[in-house]
Amino acid sequence: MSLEHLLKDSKTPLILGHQNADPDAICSMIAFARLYKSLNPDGAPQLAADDVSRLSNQVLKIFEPEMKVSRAPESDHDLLILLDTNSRFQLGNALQHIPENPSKTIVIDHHERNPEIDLIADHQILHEDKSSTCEIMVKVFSDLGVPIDASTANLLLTGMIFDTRRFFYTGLETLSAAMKLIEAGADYEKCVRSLLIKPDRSERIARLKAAARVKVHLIGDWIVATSKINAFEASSCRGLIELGADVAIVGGSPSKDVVRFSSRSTREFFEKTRVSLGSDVMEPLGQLIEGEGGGHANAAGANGKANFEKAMVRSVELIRKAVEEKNSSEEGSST
Ligand SMILES: [Mn+2]
Repeated sequence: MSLEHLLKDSKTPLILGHQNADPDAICSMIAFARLYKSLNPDGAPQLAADDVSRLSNQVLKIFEPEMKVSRAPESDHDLLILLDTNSRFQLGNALQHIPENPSKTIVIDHHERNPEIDLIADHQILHEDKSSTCEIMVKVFSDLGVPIDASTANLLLTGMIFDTRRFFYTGLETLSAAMKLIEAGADYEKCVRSLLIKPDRSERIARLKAAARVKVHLIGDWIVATSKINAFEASSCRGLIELGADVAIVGGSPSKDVVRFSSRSTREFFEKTRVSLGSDVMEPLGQLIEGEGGGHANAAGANGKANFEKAMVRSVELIRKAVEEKNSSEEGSST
């Protein structure tokens, strides 16, 4: 059965996006509901997602203040549409049991193909090469001959801007789709602005305090910034990196038996030094604070209960030692 027939046959379609729905998911869901309504004006589509991201809520407030996205379906459905989602897992706990009839399930997605999707949906519109599900939706509208109105164009362009990181990742097809949307009435600047989000006030205060208390350590050409704050340690690290640090380590001890460390480094720092904040810094630091530490090369943390001040000092020593060891071993191996 064609997509058009499936939609015309359905009275109560249920449109789902992935857990913590991002702007690509939310915007493609609403656009799909519009597409459905234009083919079936009497139908009653329902939208649901296991939580909606804070940024998506802002986008909704700006473009679709009346739109209702529930956390769970409120009534039965006769057709299921999954957007920006390629597995049950992505639907989240609250919704993953819902897909049960593949012949009445449509999936539209751009993620890497998940074989599980064959068991869930007989009707698949999957394009791994597309920037976003919203970009796929531009094609679905045109394939069905349904014009895109200005408010839908705003949504689809917003989803595309989000998933391409403002067209950092793009190509001819993506840009052509974006132009189509602007021609259809999308306001590019308004879409970009809808995605700018200010952190909560308390988070901004924490970042500013961390910046005010910063200590700067120079290790070779690298700038390592350390600071102390008892909340939003990770966000404070990102703030110090934005200010210019190559490595940021922020520790906090909000109560007597709680010691926490967070760290971030630039990609350049890791690529040139091969120092991993996870294994070289936070793992040993975790032991010192009588807890555990680890993470990735560029982002890592540790949680424990003791030796806060000692660990603050040790963190810089660990980086210095790792930079020196890895540099000298590299020189050794290249000669
Ligand atoms: Mn997406």
